[in-house]
Order: sequence, then C-alpha cells, then structure tokens
Amino acid sequence: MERERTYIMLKPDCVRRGLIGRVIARIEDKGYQITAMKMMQLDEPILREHYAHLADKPFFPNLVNFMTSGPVVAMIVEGENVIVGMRKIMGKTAFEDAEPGTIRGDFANTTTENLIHGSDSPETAEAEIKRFFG
Ligand code: IDP
Ligand code: MG
Repeated sequence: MERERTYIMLKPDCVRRGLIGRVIARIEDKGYQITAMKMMQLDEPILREHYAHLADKPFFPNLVNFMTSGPVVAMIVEGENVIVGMRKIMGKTAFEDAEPGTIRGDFANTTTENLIHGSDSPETAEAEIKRFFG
C-alpha cells in the first residue's frame, strides 16, 4: 500500500472545451486527492524538456503548437498506486485505442489533442512535479 504522487496536466483542448470540471470529477470520484493545482501558459523551452523523448517525431512541432495554444491546468495528484491508476482512467495515448469509460476514450477524437497528461513512472513523476511546481 504505497502512497504515491503523480503529475497530471489538463491540456489546452480540455480547458478550451470546458471539460476541466468533468475531468477533475473523475479524478476525485476515483478517490484520489488533488494536493496542488494551478493554471499556466507553457512555452516551447519547457515543452522541449517535458517531451524530450518525442523531439525527433514528425508530430513534435504540431504537439508544441497545440500545447502552447492556450493555458493548461497543472496538478499534483496523490493516492495509492496513483501513477498506474491515473494512466488507467486516462486511457491509451492513441485515441482509437482508448477504451470507452476512460477520459481519452470518452472525450478525445485525435491523438495529439487527448485532453490529459499523466506521469508514466515514479522517476518521471518526481521530475515533472519539480519541472512544473519547482
Ligand atoms: P502519453 O501522453 O500517453 O504518455 P506519449 O507517448 O508520452 O503519450 O506522448 C505525449 C503526447 O504526444 C501524447 O499525449 C499526445 O498528445 C502526443 N502524441 C503521442 N504520440 C502521437 C502520435 O502518434 N501522433 C500525434 N500526437 C502524438
Ligand atoms: Mg508520456
């Protein structure tokens, strides 16, 4: 029973489409605690760090354009095994693979604009919390 924390970010499409409340409700319904939250505008340098593993992908410029197209909501979310748990309620990256009942499965209809980011390991969670919350 290990309590963990993860970095969750509601992407610009989620904010623009007015889905912040519905997505946060799913996180709270699951029983996780939001222990920090802020709205912020990202710039290209922080995204080059955050998405360094994707820098050579053909979709990378488009991803940066999208992620800088409006504010995001940055959060620290805590709970038992929350890193894996959040990835499950988010659903798979590619919208066509994201199952109904997941956030991406229910709300996303493109792969780039897929509403939500969640850390994928304890190491990335700590690095991302440091990156966005200092
Ligand atoms: P994740 O967000 O599920 O962890 P990553 O592979 O880390 O997925 O990719 C980061 C983000 O980059 C995705 O959430 C999505 O916005 C975008 N992305 C990933 N793969 C593709 C793709 O094949 N086409 C377009 N955008 C992509
Ligand atoms: Mg990822």
